[in-house]
Amino acid sequence: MKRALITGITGQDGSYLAELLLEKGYEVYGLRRRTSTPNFENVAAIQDRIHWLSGDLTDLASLIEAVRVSDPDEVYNLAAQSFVAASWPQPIATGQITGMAVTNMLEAVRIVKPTARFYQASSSEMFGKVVETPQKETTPFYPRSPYGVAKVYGHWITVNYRESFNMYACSGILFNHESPRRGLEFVTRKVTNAVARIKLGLDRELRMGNLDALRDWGYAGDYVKAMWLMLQQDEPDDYVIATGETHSVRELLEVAFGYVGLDYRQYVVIDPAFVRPAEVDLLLGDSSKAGSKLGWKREVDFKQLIEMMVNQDLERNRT
Ligand code: NAP
Ligand code: G4F
Repeated sequence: MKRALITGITGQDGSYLAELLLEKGYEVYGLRRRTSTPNFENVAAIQDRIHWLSGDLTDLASLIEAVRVSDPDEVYNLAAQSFVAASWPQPIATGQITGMAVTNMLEAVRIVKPTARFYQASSSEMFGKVVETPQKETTPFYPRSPYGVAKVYGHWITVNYRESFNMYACSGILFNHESPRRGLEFVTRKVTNAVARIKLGLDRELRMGNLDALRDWGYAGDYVKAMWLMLQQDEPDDYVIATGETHSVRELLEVAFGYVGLDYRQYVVIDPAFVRPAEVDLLLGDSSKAGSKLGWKREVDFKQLIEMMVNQDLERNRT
């Protein structure tokens, strides 16, 4: 039986990945930091099947212990301060958790179990002020937020450990991916939750930032399959994972409100508090390398994704 260690297991991707690996018969170890209130919502259904390890990505000792106890075949490093907007008010914490701590995780693996295969959760946010469209593995990075800068560090240190120590280390450059488990502050979930609440008469308006931003949005359940595929190849490599379609925040509003028969223009208020100091205007990924080498393709399209999220938010807000 294969063993996998997942950091960030309580987050959106960690929970889907844990389910996928359990289905495949893995023994799954989850690193979880102490929190003052429970954050098990995403993993509630599988929490008894996970081997829980206590640790923090910024604490190397806890990571060394986690690798020692789990003795993993595969390590998925998904933990991060992942909310871009929070990276301006918390640039140092973001740099430490999302950037520097990738080295902590790589060091723990290198010291304790250097043959373990390593996945780093890199991001299309690294492309930032894009220098070509669509963006692919060879597109130069131009990050636009402290989060993006930290992810560029995490990406290159992963490549560097592969080249320096011959480790099986991969960087997955994933474009935005969403689901009913997405945190409430990210734009898709913020919108689908507001749509549900307005439809049910619980709220009357939705305050938003830049409606012109364009994103390549996919479904998280599809994207964790790509993470697993990357660690099953003969050679480690880096891959872009994206849908190849881009939509504006405005289109997101149209689809989500339209699905329940409402016109978003009657409810949305532009609030400068949600406009970022520097914006990523356009993301559109080319995942043809993942298609040809991993055999990966997305199953859920934009409209299906948003409708799935609105449906679940309607259900949650009714109870
Ligand atoms: P998420 O829902 O925000 O989950 C982040 C996870 O990291 C949570 O489990 C969180 O734990 C954990 N974490 C944060 N700080 C930690 C620390 N110091 N020590 C240990 N654990 C810590 O993020 P996600 O959407 O699943 O994304 C997973 C990864 O992919 C992240 O690295 C993200 O930056 C990256 N990524 C995401 C996307 C996307 O569109 N979703 C795209 C590209 C890359 P708590 O529950 O305790 O907060
Ligand atoms: O949903 P968002 O907060 O995601 P963002 O910034 O693209 O980052 C996500 O995707 C990255 C991959 O590219 C990940 F690495 C990262 O961890 C995260 O998962 O915002 C999307 C867009 C932005 O352009 C933002 O300015 O929506 C725009 N937006 C407009 N109004 C808003 C709002 N975003 C949020 N969160 N809230 C608003 O009210």
